[in-house]
Amino acid sequence: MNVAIVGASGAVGQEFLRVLAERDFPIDNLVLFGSKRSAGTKYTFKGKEYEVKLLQHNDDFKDIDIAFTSAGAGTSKEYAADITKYGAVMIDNSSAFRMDDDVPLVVPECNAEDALNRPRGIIANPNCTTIMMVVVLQPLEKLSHIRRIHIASYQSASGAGAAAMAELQQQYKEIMDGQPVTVSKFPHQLAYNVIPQIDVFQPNGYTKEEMKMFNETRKIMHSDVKCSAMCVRVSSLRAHSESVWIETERPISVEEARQAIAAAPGVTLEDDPEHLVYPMPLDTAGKDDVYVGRIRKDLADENGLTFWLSGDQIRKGAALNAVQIAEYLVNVGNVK
Ligand code: A2P
Ligand code: 11C
Repeated sequence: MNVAIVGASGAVGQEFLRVLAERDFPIDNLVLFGSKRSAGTKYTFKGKEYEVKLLQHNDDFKDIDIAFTSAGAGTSKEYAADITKYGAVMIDNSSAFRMDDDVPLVVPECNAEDALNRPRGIIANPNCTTIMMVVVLQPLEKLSHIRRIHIASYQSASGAGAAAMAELQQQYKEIMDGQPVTVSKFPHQLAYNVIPQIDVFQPNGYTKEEMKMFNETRKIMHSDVKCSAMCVRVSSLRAHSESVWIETERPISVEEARQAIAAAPGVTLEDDPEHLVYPMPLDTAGKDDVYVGRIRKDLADENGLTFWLSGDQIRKGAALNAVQIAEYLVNVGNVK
């Protein structure tokens, strides 16, 4: 495969390099792209150096089979036509096309086959918080249809990109040094704080991030489920966590849920409260699976079940999910 990474210098771009190498994705040629800020920078992949090219409106994607894009929605929209013009599959990590009817929105554990129907050559990678939740919901949906979801997220700095992670670390240092605190990537100081806002507010009082969870969950799961989310930025550096309450058509027992989750692909059960075992971002950072614990009945709803999950937002929430989509296409022979 001839593979391109657009946004190679970013948090997700760098993770693409690691995930592709670790999984030994079949690559004949690799081309890295960025803006003029990173053009000319060299990154090593499997012992070889690659220089970042400036992303431009030209024919640079002519020989590319798969392009992983993670450079923001604006860049994806501006360059989608150039990227897909000669038949490359664009696996896009941004929110630019996710809800378009002619663009599949794919989490391989849930709806891999949707990736085969892509009239525009674009496959959208969902929002990280949504990906991690649906991977866990999928085995529960098989037990009984999920009617309602309430979810509160605990999202790390990494969700806002590499510069935001650096800003959180800088804030702690500035506080220790008695310096004024730099606030530019988050709406408020994040160090020693939690911020009940991720992305911008919508007319209904929810944020864009919260509405992504409502809309994307329905599209990925092919479901009429209603998802009410409260998305919060916390001061963990990497790996998002979520408290999830679901209401199913028939009650699911804790034991049934445990068995289904333990057997599901991409999910690890880590649920032993007696021994203080439950997933935490410090442990799930850098791992592939989504980890689930604290499974119990919802005291406020007879048909309700509640649990906690944590997973690396840059891996399963972004780069890994996109690479798994590409692996699926390669395995079924569905690349140009
Ligand atoms: P660059 O560093 O060259 O600006 P993060 O999500 O970690 O903030 O990373 C964003 C990524 O998107 C970076 O790799 C950045 O590259 C890339 N990017 C942003 N704008 C553009 C653009 N106009 N063209 C190409 N890459 C872009
Ligand atoms: C965050 N979930 O944690 C966001 C980042 O739609 O891909 C990813 C936004 C998206 O800030």
